[in-house]
Amino acid sequence: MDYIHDTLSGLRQSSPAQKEFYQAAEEVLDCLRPLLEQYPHYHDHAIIERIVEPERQIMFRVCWTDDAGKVHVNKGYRIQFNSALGPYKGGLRFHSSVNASIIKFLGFEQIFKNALTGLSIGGGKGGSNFDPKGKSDTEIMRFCQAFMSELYRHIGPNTDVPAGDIGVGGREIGYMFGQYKRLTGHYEGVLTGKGLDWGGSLGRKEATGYGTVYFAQDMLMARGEEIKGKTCLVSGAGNVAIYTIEKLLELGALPISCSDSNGTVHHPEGIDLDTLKLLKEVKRSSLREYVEHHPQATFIDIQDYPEDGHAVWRLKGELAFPCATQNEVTEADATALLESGVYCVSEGSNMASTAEAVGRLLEAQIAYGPGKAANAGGVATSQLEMAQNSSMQQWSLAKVDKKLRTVMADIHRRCATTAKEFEQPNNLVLGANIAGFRKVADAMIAQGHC
Ligand code: NDP
Ligand code: 2IT
Repeated sequence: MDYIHDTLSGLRQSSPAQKEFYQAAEEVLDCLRPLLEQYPHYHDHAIIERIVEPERQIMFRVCWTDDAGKVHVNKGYRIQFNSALGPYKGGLRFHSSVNASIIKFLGFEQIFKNALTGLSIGGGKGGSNFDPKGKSDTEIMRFCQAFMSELYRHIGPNTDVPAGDIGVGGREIGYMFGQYKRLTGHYEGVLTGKGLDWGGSLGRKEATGYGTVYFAQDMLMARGEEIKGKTCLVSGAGNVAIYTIEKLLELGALPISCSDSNGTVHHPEGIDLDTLKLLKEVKRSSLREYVEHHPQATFIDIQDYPEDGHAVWRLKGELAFPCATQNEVTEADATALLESGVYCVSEGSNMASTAEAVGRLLEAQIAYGPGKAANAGGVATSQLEMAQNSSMQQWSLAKVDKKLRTVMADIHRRCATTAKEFEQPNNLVLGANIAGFRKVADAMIAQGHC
């Protein structure tokens, strides 16, 4: 199908040097081939050409002052990619690596993820190349206020509702919410991931990690397996990793690792959740300190990682949960995982695996849940927060968690049924991309050419 190829080469020309975005677009468009062959009307409506083009991209200067009075300038981004299914929805990432390509790939993935939840939310994403590491609390506050001083005019509870992502958690959402309120005079559900006393939802903090484990449970159940007793490899040590580990422990599994930008902790007796929360949620310190609390654990410094990948995927386990960042599973990592006997990978991070790694995992026919399906519990619960805000209610944790469990089961069912329909029953990448795309594309056609 030449127009897929043509669309991809068109993107390389019109948006040069956006390698993460091409990677995400290529995977989705490749998966759509069997659908487009069967349903040529998508072509008549130029859906492929339209869906890869963001409705709007906002770039802005963020100027803030550090504690010593020095002025700093960062880049700010918000991409409003697709609103066919609802208001733009997606997180904000503050990390030194952020650039236009990363925000664009994240926004693109978000479109299909949000569609898979079955809830009415469109796709968006944003962030900044601001590096929160080593900044004081007041510096973080001033940066968040400066960032919101531009962003506020582009968002609103019925237009675009940002949330957290890497480097943005409850503290940053609080500072941004305060500034939005100051500028607009409106106390409303314009951000999700808010504090529980001021509009937040119970269960939102835990939702992405819990959802990623629920998705693994469903993949395993389809193969007559269960999570209990399994040795699990987890990467990352932030919001998603912590609550993945919490749910794994609750279900009787043994998570033996976590990692941050300094290195990897290997704790064969099982990661100690209290220590992890103390280091990351309270002290915001490095994982290096973990071994001071648990001398029987080992810390593998990032300097000692294999050249072609990451130490965490060279440990021995049965289930793997990448929860740090994009392309954190290389082809060599995927090969190592398969050789060590891992038979289920559920991605908490967005686009966790390189294209080559995805190829290896699919070829091996293991249970593989791509991020846009497996980590959708976070955004789904954000939508539940929006529903609570607009009806001025607060639901119990049990109610939110029950809804999250149902959403994750529905996503798994949608992906698996669609994969079967296109005669690749084990391919949840194909299932996720086609099922997500179809919903958005049909809405775009119904809403006319725009
Ligand atoms: P956090 O900032 O809470 O944690 C990120 C973790 O990953 C930290 O341990 C961080 O280490 C590590 N990390 C991030 N970038 C790198 C890097 N380039 N190299 C090495 N380590 C890195 O973010 P989240 O837990 O919220 O996000 C993790 C992943 O999950 C991301 O891919 C995000 O897009 C995805 N996600 C998040 C959702 C959410 O609701 N928060 C929802 C769905 C997906 P260090 O602190 O040392 O940098
Ligand atoms: O990647 C993601 O889905 C998120 N960072 C969460 C988005 C949201 O709006 O809750």
